[in-house]
Amino acid sequence: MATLDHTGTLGVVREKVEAGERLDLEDGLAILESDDLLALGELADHARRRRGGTDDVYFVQNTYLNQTNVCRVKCKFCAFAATRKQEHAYTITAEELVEDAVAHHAATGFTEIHMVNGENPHVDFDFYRDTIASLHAALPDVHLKCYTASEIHHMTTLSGLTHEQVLRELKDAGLGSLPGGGAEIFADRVRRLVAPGKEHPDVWFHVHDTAHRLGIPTHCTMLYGHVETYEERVDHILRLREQQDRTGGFLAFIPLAFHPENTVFERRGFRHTTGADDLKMLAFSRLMLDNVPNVKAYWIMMGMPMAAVALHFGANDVQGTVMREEIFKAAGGRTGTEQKVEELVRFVTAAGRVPVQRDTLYNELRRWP
Ligand code: V47
Repeated sequence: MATLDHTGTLGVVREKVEAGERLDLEDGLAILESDDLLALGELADHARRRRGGTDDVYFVQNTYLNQTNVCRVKCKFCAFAATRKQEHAYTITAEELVEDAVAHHAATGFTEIHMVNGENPHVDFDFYRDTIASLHAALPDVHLKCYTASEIHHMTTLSGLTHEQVLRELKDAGLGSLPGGGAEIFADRVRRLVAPGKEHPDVWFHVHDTAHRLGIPTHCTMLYGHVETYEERVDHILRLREQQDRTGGFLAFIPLAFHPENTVFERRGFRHTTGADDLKMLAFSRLMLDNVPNVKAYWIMMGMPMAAVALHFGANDVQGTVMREEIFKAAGGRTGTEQKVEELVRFVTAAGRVPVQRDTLYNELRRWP
């Protein structure tokens, strides 16, 4: 009988999707509690198409930079951060960063720089502003998607400026958009357990709200697969949906699967999320977030073969070439850190979809027949 009940519950979700009705907390729980993966995938893909989605699957030719891993916050899920005294701690000057980025750009032609860092307490706001200004001067056509909301907030504590002032200054220097990190899980209980030193979720929302109102688009994320409950995942996604209703500035949602290696969670026996959970999270995100246009299957966290399957579970974006990813690698990521354009095209095509190279703002640059 369990199967019948279960079909019935997903049936309610299907009826709502067909009617274009918003899904609620109960629906979110029904999705996460379902083990009928294929039904979830079909439903998510259906919802995506019903809201105007096509066979197009996006990727961006980008590179990742991490200017410093020195961090004042000791998030328990993070294997990337270091204190200044640790041997592997580093902080790169704007000059060195730009020199390297320019050489790398000449070799690859990326259109986006994605940069996130530790919250380094030993630098000042000029360090950040000068970095953006120098990158922008050297590579004016490259979109700078830099600094999570946590880093923006950190800059306000370094400088005494407000979120708005920091964002205005960075925008004037050449910042294009913000990545979605720092969100983790918004529920207080989880945040206290995994990131006690991190700013309150209201701060994360205030930064994104301010950015959207200043015309700076952003991304949003959820770090799942650690101590959070299904209720807390639904709560997280509903809060993002409410924010998007208010400002509409989220370009994409990226569910980030927790990688436990080299963190305290590894010693406590935590394991990497399963493929089933990853696919379910993508379907869940697409179904619940009816107002965020793009959902990314982040190949760095799940590998390209699984990311290609995820295109049938509500995802319509595979992020990009990436090159030099550090955060997931530090926590046991095994997927490699670079994907060639030809490989992205091959996987997307084999999944029966149309590869479209985009810029950061989802303008089409090239498509493959
Ligand atoms: O906030 C850190 C996550 C985020 C681990 O906007 C981890 O397109 C899993 O902002 N296991 C920073 N996740 C990275 C980030 C990001 C990443 C990809 C795409 C985008 C985007 C933004 O990385 C952190 C945290 O949620 N993270 N450690 C870990 N061990």
